[in-house]
Amino acid sequence: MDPTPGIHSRNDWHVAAVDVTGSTNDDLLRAAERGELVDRSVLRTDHQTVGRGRLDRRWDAPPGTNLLASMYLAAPGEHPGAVVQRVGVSIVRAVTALVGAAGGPPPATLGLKWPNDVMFDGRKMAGVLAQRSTAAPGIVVGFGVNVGWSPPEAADVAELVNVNPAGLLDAVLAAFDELPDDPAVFAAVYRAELLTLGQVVRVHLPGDLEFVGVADAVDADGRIEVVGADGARQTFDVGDVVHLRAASAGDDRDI
Ligand code: BT5
Repeated sequence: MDPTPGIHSRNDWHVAAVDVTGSTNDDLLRAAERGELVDRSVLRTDHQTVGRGRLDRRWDAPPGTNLLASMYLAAPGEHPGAVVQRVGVSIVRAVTALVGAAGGPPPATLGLKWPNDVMFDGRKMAGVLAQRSTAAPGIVVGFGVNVGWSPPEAADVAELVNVNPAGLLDAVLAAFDELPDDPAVFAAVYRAELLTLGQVVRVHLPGDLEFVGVADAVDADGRIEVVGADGARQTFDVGDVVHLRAASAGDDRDI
């Protein structure tokens, strides 16, 4: 089987579902370490007791409401970060396709906030968490999409279209397989979905540091380039971004 992401038919995903687990990312990482996973294994659950965000944060969802799943790719290639971008774009594309199938227009305010949050109307609709184990090859990419429930100030798919978590997973996997394989072509697709470019952003870094500037570019490794008020260009590969405003806007209120 060719392990390059994006070139398989949708049918070679190996999808399993369980009612409850700790974290689908943990489950796939442990299974990978035991050598039990084939490429393109997917695990979905109705409920996570210790759903994880990045940096040891939590991912919340009441039982049975949202899409909580992880995929394992045995050979993510030279740029594992691109796989994470592919999952983020796939979620945007899947929701857009479902809205279209229901007769609605493409949601103009649906897109990505760097690096991989799916946003709708300025609120977070989905998060992506990639993890690797030093004891196993491959990468695990988990994704939580708010479908029927979202925390205060977040967004959910039900605001746009009715779908259940299993149906949305099918749409996400189909969208993943429809993305272009060519890295340069995909990079353009990713940038087109990235709401962050051209925005004034505040980048929060580990250790209480932050940097404010205009998000100007994303490089081949997925790092974001931000230009500060003094013209200095800084490149970040980790960090949380807050969109402050469009760079061309005349006022400076946070939104
Ligand atoms: C993420 O982290 O956005 C990655 C979330 C990945 C979750 C999936 S679910 C399946 C798989 N198995 C796992 O254990 N995890 C993955 P981060 O950017 O760190 O965002 C976490 C922060 O988002 C939290 O600190 C909350 O503030 C907020 N948050 C928690 N639950 C949320 C939700 N359902 N919707 C929106 N925001 C949420």
